[in-house]
Amino acid sequence: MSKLKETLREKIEAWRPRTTALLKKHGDVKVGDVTIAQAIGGARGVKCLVTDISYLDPNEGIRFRGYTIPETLEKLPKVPGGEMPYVEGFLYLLLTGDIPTKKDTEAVAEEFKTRSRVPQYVFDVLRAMPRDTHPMTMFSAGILCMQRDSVFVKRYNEGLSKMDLWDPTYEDAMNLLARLPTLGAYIFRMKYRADTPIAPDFTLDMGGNFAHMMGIDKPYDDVARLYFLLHSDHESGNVSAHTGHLVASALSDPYYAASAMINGLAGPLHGLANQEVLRWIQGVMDQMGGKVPSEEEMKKFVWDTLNSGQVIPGFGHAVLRKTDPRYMEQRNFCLKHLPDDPIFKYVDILYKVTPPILEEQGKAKNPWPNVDAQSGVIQWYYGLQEYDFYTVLFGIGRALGVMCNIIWDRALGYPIERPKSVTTAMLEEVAAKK
Ligand code: CMX
Repeated sequence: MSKLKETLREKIEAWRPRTTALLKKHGDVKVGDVTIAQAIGGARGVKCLVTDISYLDPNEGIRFRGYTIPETLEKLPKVPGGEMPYVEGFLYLLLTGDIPTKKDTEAVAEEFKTRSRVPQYVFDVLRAMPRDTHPMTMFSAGILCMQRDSVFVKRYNEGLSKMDLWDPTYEDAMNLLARLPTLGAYIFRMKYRADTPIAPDFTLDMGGNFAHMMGIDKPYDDVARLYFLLHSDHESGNVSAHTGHLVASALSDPYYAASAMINGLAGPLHGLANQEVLRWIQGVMDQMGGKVPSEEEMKKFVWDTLNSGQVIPGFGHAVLRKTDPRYMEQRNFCLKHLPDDPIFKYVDILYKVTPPILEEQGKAKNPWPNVDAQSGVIQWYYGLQEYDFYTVLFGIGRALGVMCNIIWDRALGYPIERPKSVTTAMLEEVAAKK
């Protein structure tokens, strides 16, 4: 058994009594109430999910296993010659809560290499799809068709104790995570680079191998590492994470859960917003004839979008009430590596003019930019200008968090999810009694 899996087993066994004690001794203690606005309004703020992988504070932003983004980047072992940590070491942190040593990290990287071969039938399925299919559809389909390889299904059918469900979940999750970069890069090269897939290089770490298979030179390997890390997890309530958790709660295996979570991520209010940001900026660029707009000119474009009843992509958030630290980390990267890039200039002007406009309009609860406002510009700069593909990158990253959550869901015996619905008449009755 790998060191990671052994460590995880110990963590799980130590953690289980906490969940059991909460349920047995304090199960009837109230966590909060639910208002009519929350029932109609997408359960915003209702505390009914549990995860220890990450926590999102409205003002501070995300902490992964208790660490802020700068702390995470600083503490994890770095890839030799690069600025960014190994994605594999980050996965170790998400799964166990421990900062791995360099040796632990390299062991996960080795484990990934043995699991990373994507079966030929997956490529055959992708090739049978019309070439103009959206890459997220291909990505989701590619994941789904690997479901036939599920270790979870095989072991479940053989008969498995509830306490051991996490074990084959781990096997599926690790196999899937190891394969996703190859799957994503294959879709990219097939669709956008004249059907010239590049074979994996197993001497490289996950981020390095992904950059290699994309055919993009350094420092794109570091861009990939940063991108996967930043997009990995955002606690449990966002659409992709929640979808993964929900589907897996029916004991559907990790392939079913991952494919479903990718479908949720593909929505323009969620992961597709990074594509929408670039599309929006390109629209402004066309109207400006490529010239960088003044702040006054940019304000007009923002108001025109709002007045036509559309959202400004990349701004606002359901939980955050400050600028997203994932935005700030990517902004720092841009200031260091591409300060003069014209699209970065657009993003920078938008950062200045949009929040006051959203405040003036008075609808959005959070006028500040989120992760998606900044991520496309970096990809564009390094030659990845097919913005339809950006959400696939988000998906590879998000799978890290979703898979860790699903493993722990099974380890702690979380049940099938089943919130209760009410009718409109029932809500009217409750309201009348107030
Ligand atoms: N532009 C214009 N209007 C916005 C807005 C924006 N960026 N953000 C919120 N609003 C509007 C909402 O559409 C809503 O309008 P209505 O009252 O007419 O329905 C109102 O402000 C209140 O919304 P909210 O409570 O502030 O935000 P929600 O929790 O409902 O939605 C989000 C959050 C992210 C979907 C929303 O801010 C949005 O649509 N943003 C643009 C899309 C985007 O960037 N999504 C990516 C989020 C990060 C991610 O998941 O990847």
